[in-house]
Amino acid sequence: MRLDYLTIFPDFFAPLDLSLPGKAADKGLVEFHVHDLRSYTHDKHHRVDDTPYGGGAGMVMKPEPWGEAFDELTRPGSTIIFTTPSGEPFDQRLAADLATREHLVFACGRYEGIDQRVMEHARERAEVREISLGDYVLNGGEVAALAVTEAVVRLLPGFMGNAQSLVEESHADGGLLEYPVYTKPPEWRGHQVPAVLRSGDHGKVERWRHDQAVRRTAERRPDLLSPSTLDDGTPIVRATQGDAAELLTLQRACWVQEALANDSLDIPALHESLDDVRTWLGVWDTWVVRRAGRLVAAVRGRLEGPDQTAWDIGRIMVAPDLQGSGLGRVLLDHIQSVAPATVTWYVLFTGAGSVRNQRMYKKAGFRLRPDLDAPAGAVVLTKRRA
Ligand code: J9N
Repeated sequence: MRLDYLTIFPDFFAPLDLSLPGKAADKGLVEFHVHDLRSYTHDKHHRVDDTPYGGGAGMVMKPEPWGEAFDELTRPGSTIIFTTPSGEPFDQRLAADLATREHLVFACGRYEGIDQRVMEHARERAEVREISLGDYVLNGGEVAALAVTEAVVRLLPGFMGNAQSLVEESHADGGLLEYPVYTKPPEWRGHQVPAVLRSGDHGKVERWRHDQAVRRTAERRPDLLSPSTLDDGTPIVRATQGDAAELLTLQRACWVQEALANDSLDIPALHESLDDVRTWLGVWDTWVVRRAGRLVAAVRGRLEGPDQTAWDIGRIMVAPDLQGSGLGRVLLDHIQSVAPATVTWYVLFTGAGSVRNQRMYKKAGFRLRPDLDAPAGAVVLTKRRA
């Protein structure tokens, strides 16, 4: 991959010789070329800016030097990147996309912006992306271009020694923030390493880490959780009263199966009417998934217990053709993540004979609670909120 930088501050790019990008260059994976935009001017003062048409404060970058630079630097297959606060938000998905390109040209603006015709012209000769690092204002695009560079270059095949550590990192997978990590010593300045990490129980460690990641995400980045989505981007959305009839249909399909698995017709959900569904929709926090317009899955939760610290989870329903796809587990994770902050434990009921459901719940960290009351033919499972 070749990367070119157009800037009036070439010194900003000294870090490219260091650390990660520097190593990639040493390996021959990338080539960096930094260009002073002023070298594409012809006047004595190497002017790159001028006053804005229409008036107003500040200066605008004039088009001619950019045009000459693009003439020299772009070729078929180039992608020109303008780093600007009004661009599309930069994220891991965009980094992965850019990592597939042969040639990136970073156009780093300064002042109050670049003459709009530069972007129009660039679009006529190359793929153009206008990219923002985030909703804050820098003095120029250089730092943003460096950040984009580092995120892209580390994804190039052959760059990282350890491919697995890439997969596991923040935003690379699952859309959750990272769980907290610890190393020796086990106690440091009065702070302990959580006992579960020293237990040697890998299943327990995995569940603890997943819970920590979900909690952290809920606290710091609720936007990543709600609206929540499946792996393919299908959203999990709150149910409305308009969903009642389809929920009833899905519920009947699922509860006939439950009835057969538990050899019992004595399951309340099996006998509910449309009005019953409308009623519980009013009191439960219910979420649904639609595929091609069809309601294919649902889950509900509500506060329980004398002190309202329990989150009662129920009606995890998946259409027959999608069972076994992992959708039930996604909904189970989702309904936990939307529980109010006051919740300290989760509770759910399932049929004593629903072996597959029970296995999924146990994998998600729930434990059978024979000490607690359950309706005939059902079992209770609970889990403490991490
Ligand atoms: N995300 C982002 C980009 C920028 C600038 S200011 C001038 C050029 C690019 N600020 N914030």
